[in-house]
Amino acid sequence: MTNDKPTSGGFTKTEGWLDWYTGPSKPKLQLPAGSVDAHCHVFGPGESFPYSEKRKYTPCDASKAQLFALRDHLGFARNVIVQATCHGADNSAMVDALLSSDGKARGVATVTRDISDEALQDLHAAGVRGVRFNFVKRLVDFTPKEELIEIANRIKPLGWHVVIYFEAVDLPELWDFFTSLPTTVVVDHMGRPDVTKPVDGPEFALFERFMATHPNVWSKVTCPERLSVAGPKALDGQSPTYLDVVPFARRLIERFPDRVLWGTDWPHPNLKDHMPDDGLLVDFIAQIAPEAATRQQLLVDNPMRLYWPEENHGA
Ligand code: 0GY
Repeated sequence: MTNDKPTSGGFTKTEGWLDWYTGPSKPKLQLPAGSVDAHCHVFGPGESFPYSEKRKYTPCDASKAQLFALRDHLGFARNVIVQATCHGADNSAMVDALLSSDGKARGVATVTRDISDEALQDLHAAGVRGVRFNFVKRLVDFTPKEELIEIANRIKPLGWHVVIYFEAVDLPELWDFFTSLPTTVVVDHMGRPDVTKPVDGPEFALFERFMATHPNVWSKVTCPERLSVAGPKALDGQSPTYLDVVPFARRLIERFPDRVLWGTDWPHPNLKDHMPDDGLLVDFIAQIAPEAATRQQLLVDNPMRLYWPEENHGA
């Protein structure tokens, strides 16, 4: 792992922005062989890949080399690199990382309706397997639904899926749109539940219903550090964990073990109070998936089926 201090390539970071953790611990949890970090990003570096003029925040740089060093340090074999909003629809930093990964990374892009068929094919050849539709208002401007449907219909023949990012309170309004999508749909961060509400309450019940009634819907059980209100707490003799998030992630893993994914979310954009040690985040997996067989599904079988289907893993 590098201990270099992150920079921003000539850009000025958003005020209060916390840099990613430069000396992550070695996880106590031994990951299954072939584990995939199925949600992470690269930022810039800004000098080579300038941040979008339409961005809502300016991050610190987080390069492909730093991401790959983290992968190896934590014990992952592969990454799924998700296009972050600070790069808009310019996927070049993400694509550059995919092309440098020796086949160990696949990607999720952001595209606009004017993208050519040839550009889509180029993204596919680089390793892109999905597009991301973002509905989190602090991150993006509104895009009309008919444009998104048009994009979904164009990426479907490539075998790609749609990743959706939204806040739990917006699910009722977005339900009809989400359920009309013609592809596999992967929800970021469990649909961002309010974890101060009960896991058995109406808000999370709606999310569970979304997954239960739509077998094409998957969820990432990610971002305890982002969702937690109580923050990390150490239990006797164990690594600090995000106790208030555990019931939500466990519920989804127990109900939908073949449709859940896990990722670090490195370099953790927009955190201003607490930056997690990525080694401890990996240890959090033992809290939400105590059985080794379930961790095999969560970390290997499911992401391989979605992102490297040609390898027929576990088929
Ligand atoms: C995440 C979460 C966030 C940011 C982005 O693309 C992004 O800018 O996804 C966030 O601020 O909640 O998944 O990285």
